[in-house]
Formats: sequence, structure tokens, C-alpha cells
Amino acid sequence: MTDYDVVIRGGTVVTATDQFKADIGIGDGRIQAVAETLKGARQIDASGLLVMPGGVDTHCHIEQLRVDGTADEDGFITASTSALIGGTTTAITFSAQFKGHPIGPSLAEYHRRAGSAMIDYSFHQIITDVTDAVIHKEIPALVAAGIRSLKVFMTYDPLHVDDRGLLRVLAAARRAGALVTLHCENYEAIRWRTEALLAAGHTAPKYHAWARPEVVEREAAYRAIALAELVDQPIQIFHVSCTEVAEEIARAQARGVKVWAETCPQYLVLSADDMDRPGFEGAKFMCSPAPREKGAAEGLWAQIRRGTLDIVSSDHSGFSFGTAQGKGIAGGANNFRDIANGVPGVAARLPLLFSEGVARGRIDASEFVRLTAYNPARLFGLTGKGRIVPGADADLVLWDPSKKVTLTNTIMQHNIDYTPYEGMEVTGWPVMTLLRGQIAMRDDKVEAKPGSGRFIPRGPYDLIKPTGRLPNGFDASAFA
Ligand code: DUC
Ligand code: ZN
Ligand code: ZN
Repeated sequence: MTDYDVVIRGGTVVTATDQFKADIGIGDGRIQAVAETLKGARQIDASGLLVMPGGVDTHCHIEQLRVDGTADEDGFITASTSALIGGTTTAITFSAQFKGHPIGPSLAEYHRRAGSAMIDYSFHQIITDVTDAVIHKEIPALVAAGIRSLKVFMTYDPLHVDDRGLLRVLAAARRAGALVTLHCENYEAIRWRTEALLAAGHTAPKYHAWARPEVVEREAAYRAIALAELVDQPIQIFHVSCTEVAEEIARAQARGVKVWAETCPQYLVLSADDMDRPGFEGAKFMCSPAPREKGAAEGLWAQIRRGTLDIVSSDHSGFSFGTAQGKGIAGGANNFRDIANGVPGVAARLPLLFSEGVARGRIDASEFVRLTAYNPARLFGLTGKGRIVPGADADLVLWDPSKKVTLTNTIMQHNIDYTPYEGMEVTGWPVMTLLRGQIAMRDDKVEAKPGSGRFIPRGPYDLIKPTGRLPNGFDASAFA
């Protein structure tokens, strides 16, 4: 007689706090027991391997729609394939609002498209048009439908929202019980510097970084924090690229502001020099904020270790190098302003972080779990994810900590024609990924079927409640 459907036997279980030898008993797609010796109808031998929670990537652009009706090249099937190859089992992707359009119908379209996903998922709703209907009807409706995070861009045409709009979104989120995530860069400063650079004939990809230096990101991050304090609304700052922004966040955290922040592998392993490769090759490394000077990443590692940056997500973006819908190089983009920003990385996220972090001794394996699974699940209210405890979803990755792999685009299995990490050698590789107890990837082959992923509705949770500290004790969000 067996006690469990599946037992993962003999591995080293890594949780957000501990590492120990144990078996994991799985039944009905959930973890039912973690103990020394368990019996199951099926055994999976994990000896010599780490057994960790499946990756939770809370910043992925998948099949995101554009104003012209096209969508990101990496769709839900290919992006989920790539996620599973890299050990990730849950993603939060984006539903984009277009100016002049309501949210409801486009969100329904994202749900339809995500029906083919092979990982579990939720959405962040991008707010670009801060109308009365959005503030008073659509944001409450989103939260009621289980979407509890909003994204605001402080830069980019036609996405950016001005300070008044941001205040209104923060206030609406406070009333509804949602988290606000932000892309922090100063819109006018980037416009001004871009115009000057192009007027001076500086068109190559490397000038992307010149158009948006660190101070442009720091100013916007500081402003976002200040506005969030004014409203007393928790926020998360996306893709922190440099120490000076992290220091601004650390100062706010020290005075009790509920501000969380992520960084991404591109800021830990790429640099501005990559954008200076010959011709337009540098476009492969263009993302925003821009990768910084060589060596700057050590400052980010320090801020990871002190907890200022508590999530490492991929910011996976579906732009190929040689397609018109991608970076447009084949279609003749001839200056940095017209090249799409963003790099693919949902598969490479865990291997790069493990290799650069754990294998090189910058962080330990439990910290790796916190950064890649436990903290993202906790911050975004993804109940049942990111943990190895009885009752949690049996989303697991079996990891060979000493396997060496040279990254290539073929390995990524996404629908993008390049990886910015081509040729990099990593130490540590996922050999099996399970989603809710089912083997979804084994030895670099995806076994999951389209549609096996599930939408995860997110209910209320304490972490993102306001602090109750308001200037003059006056809650303006109750009136505006
Ligand atoms: N910001 C993102 O969050 N993703 C892709 C591009 C960008 O600027
Ligand atoms: Zn962004
Ligand atoms: Zn993004």
C-alpha cells in the first residue's frame, strides 16, 4: 500500500530558510508530506539533486498586445515551454490597456490567449489611461476578478502616466486593496537627452544608455516613493538597474515605507559595453533601464544580500533581433530611439542567478529560493506557490547544482531569434520541473500539454495593506 501518488526521493530539499535531506510526498497535485522516508505509487529519484520550489517569475511579457494589433512574438505556448526549461512554473504576465479603450474586453482577450499556457499564471494590469471609469469602476472590477497588481509606466509614449494620474492610480489601488508596480524613469529627461543625442548624430545602440543614465531612474524612483508615501499605498519598483536607485529604496524602507523592489539577470550579467558591439548587434542587449557600467553589478548584489532587492525576475520580453515586430533590425531601424526595449530571459533567469549567485558564493541556495520563488509568491499573493510545505502546490524543480551548460538560443526554446546570454557558461541546471505534481519538463524536453496551466486568482492579503501613516492623518484617497 502506498501513501502518495508520487514521492520525490532522496534529494536535498531547499526552502526559503533551510536545506535538508527529505522525501516529498505528493497527492492531488499538492505537497502532502515532507519527511525522511515516504512511499509512493511512483518514485522520482532526486539523489544528488536539489529540490526547490518551481520558479515564480512575477515580471514576464507574454503575447502582449500592441496598439497596432500585433502581439509579442513569444506566445503562451512558447514562453511556457521556455519557462519550464529554466525551472519556472508560475509567471505573472501583463494585460495592457490602450489609451481611449476600456480594460474589460482586452483583459478577456488576454485570458483567452493564456488558455494555452503550460505554467500557472496571473496578470498585472497596465494602466495607461487614467479615466474616471478606470479609477472608479475598472480597477475595483479587476481586483474583484482576482487581479491584484497594477502597473504604471512613468516613461514611454504612449504608455506614460503623469504624476496626477499616478496619484489617482495609487489612491484607487489603496481603496481596492491592490499593489502598484512601476517602471521608474523620467519621461521628459529621456526625451530631452534623446533629441540631443540624435541631433549630435549619436544613433548607435550604445546611446540608449546615454539617453537614460542612472540619475533618470533614481529621480523617478524617488518620485514614485514620495507619491506612494503621500497616498500611503504600497508599491513595487520594477527592474532596478543600479545601486543608486537601490539606495533610494533602502532609505524609504528604513523609514517604514512599504516599497519592494526587484532586479533582473540582465543587470547582474550584462553591461553597457554589450550595447557597444559592432553595427546594431548592441540592440540585442537594449532594455530599459539600460544595463550599467561593467562592475556596477557588485553593488546590486550587496543590495540583494541586505534585502533591499528581494526579487529577481526576468522581465522576459518577446522581441526578436531580426524581425519587424521585434527590434526591427531587418526592417531597417537606424537609431536607438526606434529599437524596441527588452530582452528575453524567462529560461535563463534561474540558471544565471544560481550560477552567478550560489555557485560563485554570493548568496546561498535558500536565498536563491527566496529571490526566485518564495518572495515573488508572497509579495503578489500567489497562495500555494513558492514553498515546500504540506498543502502547497507541488510545483518543484529538481536541480543539478554542478552541471555546466553553455547557453545558446536553441536551449532557450522560446520564439525569439536570439538570447543575450549566448555563449555564457552556467553552473547548475534544472533536470526536471513539476507543475502541480505532473512532470512538465524532463531533461530539456517539455512534456506538459498546452492548456495545462491555470489562472491563479489573487485574493486579499495583509502584506500589501497600507501602513495607516498619512500626512496630517488625512486620507485623501477616500475623496479623490
Ligand atoms: N519595461 C518593462 O518592464 N519591460 C520591457 C521594457 C520596459 O521598458
Ligand atoms: Zn518597465
Ligand atoms: Zn517589463
